[in-house]
Amino acid sequence: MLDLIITNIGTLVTPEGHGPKRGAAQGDVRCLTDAAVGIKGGVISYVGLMANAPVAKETLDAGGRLVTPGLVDSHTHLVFGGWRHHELDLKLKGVSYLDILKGGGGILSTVRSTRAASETELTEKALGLSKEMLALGVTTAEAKSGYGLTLEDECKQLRVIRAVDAAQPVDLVPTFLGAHALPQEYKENRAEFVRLVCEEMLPQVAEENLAEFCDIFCETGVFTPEETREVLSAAKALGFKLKAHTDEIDCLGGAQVAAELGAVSAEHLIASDAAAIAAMARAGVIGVLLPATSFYLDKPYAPARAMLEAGMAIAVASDFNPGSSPSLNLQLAMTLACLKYRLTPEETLTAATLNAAAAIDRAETVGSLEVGKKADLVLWETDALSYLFYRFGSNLVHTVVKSGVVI
Ligand code: IZC
Ligand code: ZN
Repeated sequence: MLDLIITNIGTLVTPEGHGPKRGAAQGDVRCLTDAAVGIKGGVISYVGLMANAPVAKETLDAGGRLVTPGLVDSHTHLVFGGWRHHELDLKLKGVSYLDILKGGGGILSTVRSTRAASETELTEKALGLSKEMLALGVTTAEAKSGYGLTLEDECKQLRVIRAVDAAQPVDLVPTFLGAHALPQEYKENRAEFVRLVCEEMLPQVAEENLAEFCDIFCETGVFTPEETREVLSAAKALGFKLKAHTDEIDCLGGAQVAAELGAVSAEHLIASDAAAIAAMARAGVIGVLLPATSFYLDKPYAPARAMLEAGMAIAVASDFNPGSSPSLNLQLAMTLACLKYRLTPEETLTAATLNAAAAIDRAETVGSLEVGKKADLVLWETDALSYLFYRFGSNLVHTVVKSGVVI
């Protein structure tokens, strides 16, 4: 007998499959009315009409609500010390994100706070944040290091990610982002810092199995496409899967490097040109787009429709971090994706579920409501998908079910 049956689902909407939905297929979703979902051992064992639903030990009446897969936030900087609200004033005076960084603030300000914080303090803080995430409908998330920038402090952040993953329901996928910014102590010696990342940090992170992915911030004034090739090649040789923050502010060629090295995803892509898009489409790189960052930095929105037309798969994530996207509300990012990228509600749902799962190599187990996948789902305060992108600003979650447990 099943453990749980969720009945009386007014509308069930889910993408289907075990890999990303690319191009025109991104909007293909399964839509059922009067549906039910059956769960056994934390895994989905039935998705279909309520009329044919098997019996279970327990029943959850969805009250005619909309049910979707649990949201997947495929790009977050979840673990950090301090905040950066003191930079709001500079921002309002027109000082740019990169100029704040150049002045020793921005990422480097968070690096100072993160180095000063203990592992316990960082864990407590990230636990609180993951609780907020779960309440907003996120059941799986990626989490990056990148605020330590020393071997010891990067490992400290990654151990915090591991501890938070184990201590609460949201599943976390760890990414090493040691090349997030050039620390001030290496200002005059960038080659030495890149060597440190490649020859000391990456091997240690691999040895301790602290991260699955390696990422880098390829941007004007941060790391060059050549340095990106160097770091990601070293990571690839050690067995890491690859990501790259690129084309956030300037289109430098980082997307082509990601494509050349077979990266799973490239992130931001606000400034990507046609050549960058063509290279990513050819190589099957998933575009992880971060519209809340465009909003907060008052930047243009990534050319999402051009990416879909080129045949790319798009994911949408929060980019939660203390500088350029201090919100972990993925629902808000989804609304922005719909309104600003002009993604349809169906394309947007896939972007924050199945394609997001694929961007963190979890499409085999989460991202859709199908037999055999983890029973991660959300009951929403509506019976219609489009309502999620219309009533923006509120948390529209009614109930979250994580691994078959009603939260
Ligand atoms: O702390 O500013 N873009 N890295 C690249 C970030 C934003 C995080 C930050
Ligand atoms: Zn980021």
